[in-house]
This record gives sequence, C-alpha cells and structure tokens, in this order.
Amino acid sequence: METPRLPPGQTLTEKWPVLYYGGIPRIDLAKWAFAVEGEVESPVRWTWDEWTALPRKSVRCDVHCVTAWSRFDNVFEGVPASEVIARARPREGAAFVMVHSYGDYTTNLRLDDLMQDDVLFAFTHDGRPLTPEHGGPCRLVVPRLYFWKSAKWVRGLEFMRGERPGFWEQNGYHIRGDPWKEERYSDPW
Ligand SMILES: Nc1nc2c(c(=O)[nH]1)N[C@H]1C(S)=C(S)[C@@H](COP(=O)(O)O)O[C@H]1N2
Ligand SMILES: [Mo]
Repeated sequence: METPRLPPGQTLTEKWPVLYYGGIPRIDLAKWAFAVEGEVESPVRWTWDEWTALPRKSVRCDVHCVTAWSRFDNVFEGVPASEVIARARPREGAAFVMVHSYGDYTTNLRLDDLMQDDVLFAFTHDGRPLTPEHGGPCRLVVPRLYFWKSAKWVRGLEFMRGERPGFWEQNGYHIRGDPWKEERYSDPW
C-alpha cells in the first residue's frame, strides 16, 4: 500500500489559516534577542543582526494543525535548529526543550524532535517574509509534529533534563503531538 500523505483525521486546505492565542506581540527589532539557556555548556544570546547572519537553509514541508487542517508544500527558509544546538552545546542529560515566545507562549519539545533536519527558525514562507500574524519576524517550524509546536515570535530555548508542559500542553493538548499517531489531546498534565 502507498503511504498516505494526509495524516488520519486531517482535511486538506489551500489557504493558510491564522491561529494564535492572545494578541500579536509588538516586536522592536532593535531590542529583539534570541537566548539559549538552561542545560547547555554555552548559553548564547543573539541580537537580530547576529541571528540573521547565521547559516540558513530552506525546507519544503506539509503543515498539520490539531484543529484538523493540513496544508501541503510550504517552503520555509531560516536558521536550522541544528546550528543553534551546535553552538549552545546541550549538557549531558539534557533531553527536553522549552520554546519561549514573545507574548509568553511556550511549547515543549523532546530534544530529539528539535534535532530533526527539517526543523528551522523561519524568516520566510513561500519566498516572502513571514507576516506578523504568521509569526514574523521569526518562528519555529517543526514539520513532523502538530503545528502548535511551531512557536511563532520566538525569543529563546530553555534546555531541560525533565519534561515540562508548555502552554497548550498544560491545557489539554498532547505532550508530544505526532500527527501520524493522532496525538491530539490528553488528560491534564
Ligand atoms: N507564539 C505563539 N505561537 C503559536 C501559537 C500561539 O498562540 N502563539 N499558536 C500555535 C498554533 S495552535 C498553531 S495551529 C500555529 C498556527 O500558525 P499559523 O497561524 O501561521 O497558521 O501556530 C502555533 N504557534
Ligand atoms: Mo493549532
């Protein structure tokens, strides 16, 4: 049998819906910073100019939202998560990461999910700068997990030894969120 491209329970959409909780944070690039802290050997803090000078790549991927829409063939360009991880050097025993955003959104990831080669901090979508409602100036993209893991307006990573739930994960979403296993919701953490 052919492997399906649409995960179970999803419906394809052509448009790109906008979803977020709360407001769109106002971001001043002169004050923007991306910080990596917690269980790392080299805590790092990048200004916008430093961040945008890091190596980039582009990824073509499908996006799957837990609210059941999927969108195929999105091209994102940005800084690969591997470049960030290599510079911060996780300590022995660091196995989880909390992603922090402007506006106080958080989401948790397993370090091995963040290390996949299609994970990046994106500046553009289909060749155009990310609009503020889609997470501009910079958002995380984790194609293999439901889209709530792809934090918009990122401002940093916190490496952790233990697993801790982020915003939606504290509010009924699954701790991991694999669309192929339909890890949508779960009991409160
Ligand atoms: N900072 C932040 N990132 C976020 C969210 C949010 O509320 N705040 N919502 C998440 C959810 S639930 C989804 S489905 C996607 C939606 O991204 P889009 O609006 O670009 O489609 O962003 C995710 N990233
Ligand atoms: Mo979502």
